[in-house]
Amino acid sequence: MAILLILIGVTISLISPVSSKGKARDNKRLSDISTLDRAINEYRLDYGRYPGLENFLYSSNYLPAGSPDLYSALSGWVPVDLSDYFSRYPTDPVNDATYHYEYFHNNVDYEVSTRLEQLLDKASEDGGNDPLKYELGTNLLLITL
Ligand SMILES: [Ca+2]
Repeated sequence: MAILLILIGVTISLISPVSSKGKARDNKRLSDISTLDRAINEYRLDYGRYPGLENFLYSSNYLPAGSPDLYSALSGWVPVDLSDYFSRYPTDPVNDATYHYEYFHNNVDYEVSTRLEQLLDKASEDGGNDPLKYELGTNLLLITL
């Protein structure tokens, strides 16, 4: 019995930090994607169009030619000056091929998305087409799986 309890304790201590770090990363993602969403909307109000190229999928782990770094508010992973709206482009806390932010727009609608690790209820109940990503925008079908 003692051994079993020790094993359970070890297992919990091994698992729960990972889980809580995943949730912490997810909360940052939700906050970041909301910041990005707000900036895109404010830019549209100010300029009458969405920032960046139409029908082009921007990813926070991909640096466009001419941008100095992913985070620069003047020209980051979307090569548009959004410094009026935030001080640096939000990027995923992992920011690899699996976990990154995406942004896409056409001449009518836009979508931003982030893949979540733990808070999958939020990802599956947002009305979008991807149950693993939390999606925001005016058309949540723009970014395909
Ligand atoms: Ca979704």
